[in-house]
Amino acid sequence: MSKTEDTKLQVSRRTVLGSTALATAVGVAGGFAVSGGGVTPAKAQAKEGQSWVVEPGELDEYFVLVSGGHSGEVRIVGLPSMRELMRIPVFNRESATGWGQTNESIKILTENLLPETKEYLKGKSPVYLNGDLHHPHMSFTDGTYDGRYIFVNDKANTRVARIRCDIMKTDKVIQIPNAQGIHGLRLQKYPKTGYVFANGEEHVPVPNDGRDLTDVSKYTSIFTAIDADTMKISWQVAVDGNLDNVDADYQGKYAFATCYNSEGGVTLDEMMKKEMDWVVIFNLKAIEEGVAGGKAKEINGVQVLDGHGKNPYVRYVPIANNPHGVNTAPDGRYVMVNGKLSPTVSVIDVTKIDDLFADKIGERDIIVAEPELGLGPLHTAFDGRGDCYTTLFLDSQVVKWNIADAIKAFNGEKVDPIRQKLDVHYQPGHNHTSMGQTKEADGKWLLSLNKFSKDRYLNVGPLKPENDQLIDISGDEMKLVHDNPTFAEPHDATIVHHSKLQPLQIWKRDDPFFADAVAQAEKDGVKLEEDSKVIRDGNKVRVYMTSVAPAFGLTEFTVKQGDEVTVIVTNCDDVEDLTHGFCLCNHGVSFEVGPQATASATFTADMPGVWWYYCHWFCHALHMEMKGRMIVEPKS
Ligand code: CUK
Ligand code: CUA
Ligand code: CA
Repeated sequence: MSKTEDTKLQVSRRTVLGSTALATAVGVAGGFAVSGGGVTPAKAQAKEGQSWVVEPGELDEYFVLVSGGHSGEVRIVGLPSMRELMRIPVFNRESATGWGQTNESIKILTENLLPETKEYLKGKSPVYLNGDLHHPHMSFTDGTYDGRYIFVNDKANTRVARIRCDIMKTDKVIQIPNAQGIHGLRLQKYPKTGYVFANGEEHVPVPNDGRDLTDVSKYTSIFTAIDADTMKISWQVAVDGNLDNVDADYQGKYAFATCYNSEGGVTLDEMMKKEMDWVVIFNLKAIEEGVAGGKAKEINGVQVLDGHGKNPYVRYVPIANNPHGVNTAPDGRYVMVNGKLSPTVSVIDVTKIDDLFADKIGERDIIVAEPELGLGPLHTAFDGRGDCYTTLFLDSQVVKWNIADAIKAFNGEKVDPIRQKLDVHYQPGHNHTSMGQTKEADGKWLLSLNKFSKDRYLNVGPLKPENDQLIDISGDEMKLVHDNPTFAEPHDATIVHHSKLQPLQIWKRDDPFFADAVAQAEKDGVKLEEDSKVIRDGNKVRVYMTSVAPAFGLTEFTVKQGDEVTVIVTNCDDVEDLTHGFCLCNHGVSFEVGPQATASATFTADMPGVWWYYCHWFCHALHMEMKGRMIVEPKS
């Protein structure tokens, strides 16, 4: 493509996307020189190379754990086919599975909420109905995925959750005190996870109890470390500025968080005032020693260290200008800080950080390269061969560049680190390589998670899907091979080789997930796997029933108007993929019961009459007949 054609293409892309917000951002970034570098147009459609096609009956090579953004869930996608395989509800209320309605899920969603939240939710809903899940990450052992857990953040309601990988269900949700808006979330990679690091993006008064409402100088942002095994908070550090994204090294010594609001501003203008913001480096050993040595202050039940200004726990390394993503390379040596409003990525050499904390070198001495890549660098991925792939939000491109050459160029040598630029459609946020966030990066696939799909699909109305694009990076050139639409909103993804993850086919009867129901049944003298019976306990009624395709253990039960009814269903089928459901007409009650699982929900039977319940997970040729009646006798 000629230079003119390329310019035309860029102009048309930007014209179509000329929203106010983007125009503002382009305006701000416009002051920077646009990097040159060999631009490869999208001509490179894969004709040879790897195939993304997975034939019927064949399996994908990778799991992709995709964030559902403000849908509040995690999705599992197969790669390279990009077929959506499953959704895991986390922070959302989900109709098919009853997540947020079953007693089992309500317990998980509420037991670790802050006291003020429990008070706030009273009389509204048993659980929050929304979440904003950006960052799903699988637990590590020795620098690679170990298939134990997936950890996720909720920016909307300041929570962190954990998904058990054996059953692929959320098993812990905690709300973080003192912080607000948990955004960046990453895990300790070595020797294992270890800590879950969670960034409080918003700065607020701490404690946030009505003091210092308008005295912005007293607001603070909070970095939290959570124990991955117990899901209890280990410690927090109060810092200057704010905290956006985070990553950790491969030695278990440091964590790195970007700050775009070193200004401490509360408006857009204020947050963009300075030329330089920073990356905050957390020294885990110094922090642990500080906490053990009594240097922390207890606030809302958590040990909080003061990391403001000069202190032993953190260093503030100046970075231009409102940086966003931070990504550790699989070589364990380099950490990339993506400039966003600056066209650069700043490369930190991890081997220099001990000296930084010993005050032997200055903050900027740990930066060993700062290539200019293009407009709006947000996130960087790696192929394990020394090349990086950085998303350029404003340019709608992925740029491939070489670390060693970027370091040479920084040292004054005349080399261009840029290998290729590839158009993506459109405005990419995160991108991810296969196993690229571990030391086992295999350099086969790159996934570009684009914020706008615009003209790539049939028009479905003013609300458009996002667009995920699969790129073959196994050869010298990046080749775009596949588009797939996604609903709000994959910020982030973790690409896990299938060998790392082997969930169960059917539940184990001693699973702690439904231990409460098992304990209650024991008290009631009910054998969950055999008995179907109604136990009355004052105005509380517990209805136990088995389910074996195509019948519930009870085809009717009778309660009195006003009774608090708990229905406990046990799926006695031990066949792979044989899920039953319980759905009660006109009562808004609906939940999944997986093979060999027990699930329960509680509601008030306040409408006299006959109410059918039925199995709503298709299980048998006689699935339609799998039903019964709840008979509610009117109050006399
Ligand atoms: S953030 Cu969304 S594009 Cu929440 Cu990881 Cu960068
Ligand atoms: Cu049981 Cu459908
Ligand atoms: Ca700023």
